[in-house]
Amino acid sequence: MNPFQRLKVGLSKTRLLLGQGLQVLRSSRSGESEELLDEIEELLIQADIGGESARAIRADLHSYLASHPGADWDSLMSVVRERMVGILASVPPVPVPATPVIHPLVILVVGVNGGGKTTTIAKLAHRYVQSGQRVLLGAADTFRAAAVEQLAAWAGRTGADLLAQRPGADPASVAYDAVTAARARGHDVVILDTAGRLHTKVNLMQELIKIRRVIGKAHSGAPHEVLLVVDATMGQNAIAQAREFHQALEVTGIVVAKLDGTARGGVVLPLSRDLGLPVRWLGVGEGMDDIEVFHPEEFVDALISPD
Ligand SMILES: Nc1nc2c(ncn2[C@@H]2O[C@H](COP(=O)(O)OP(=O)(O)O)[C@@H](O)[C@H]2O)c(=O)[nH]1
Ligand SMILES: [Mg+2]
Repeated sequence: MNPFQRLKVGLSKTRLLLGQGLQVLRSSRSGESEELLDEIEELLIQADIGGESARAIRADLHSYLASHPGADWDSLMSVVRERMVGILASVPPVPVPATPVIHPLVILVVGVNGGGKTTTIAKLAHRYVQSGQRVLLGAADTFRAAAVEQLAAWAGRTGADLLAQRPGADPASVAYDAVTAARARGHDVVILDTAGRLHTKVNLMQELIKIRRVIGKAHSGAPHEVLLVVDATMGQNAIAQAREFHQALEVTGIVVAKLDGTARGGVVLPLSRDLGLPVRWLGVGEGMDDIEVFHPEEFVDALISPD
């Protein structure tokens, strides 16, 4: 399978709702265009693309139909596609270089508990290792022993190195050590795992801010990326959470995980638009190959294509 096909498979649930839903509307299309537009808007809202974007698409279709009274279905779908791509492309994309230009490139990964951080780190590590980079994973989620073990297992499977301390260690000190070790040992990429919920009274955001500050001392300019992993199955809640992380940590990019598990994959649009942040990666499964680079056109095509 090529990346686009894998993306389509990963987005199957949303595609079934949107792509096939739109096909059904096509075959039942009556003379009542207002009704048709209502139904398209409703479908888009069901897929979580957000009320504002759904209304904008409806308005585009409305004016298109006014100037092209006999418009065929394919041209209506082009109108939908164009607006969706426009929304996603309104946030300047950041190209993902095959080879890091900064050595070591330091990526801090944040997000709520269970959202998919550690799995995403494994997927990124796998990619970098496959392209010949030396990767070090830093186990700064020190609050649960299982979290360190999970990252260690992924390090073994992907061929990345691991820096961990005992469970309960200070996360900022693990992060500092990881970056320092990577510089000393010549790693190309450092990816830092973090906790999404703390069992102590320490405030999560304060802890993450501290990690961020401390790794800047270990390597100037670090972290070069702050990736926020968002669970697509959380729907609109994910947006509020993302905003909180972004306010505290100046997130540089979003990873939308678990898109394979939801029919509400449209949430990628409001996430990117409302936060003004580029989506970098899409998680479409639990395996280490189940990640795709985000491209607005490809994503939209995979989302609304009927087959
Ligand atoms: N279906 C699916 N499951 C995922 C994906 N990413 C993570 N998961 C699962 O979600 C659960 C939590 O993931 P984990 O990486 O441990 O989350 P963390 O607490 O943020 O580190 C695990 O069972 C993962 O296998 C994905 O893209 N698709
Ligand atoms: Mg984790």
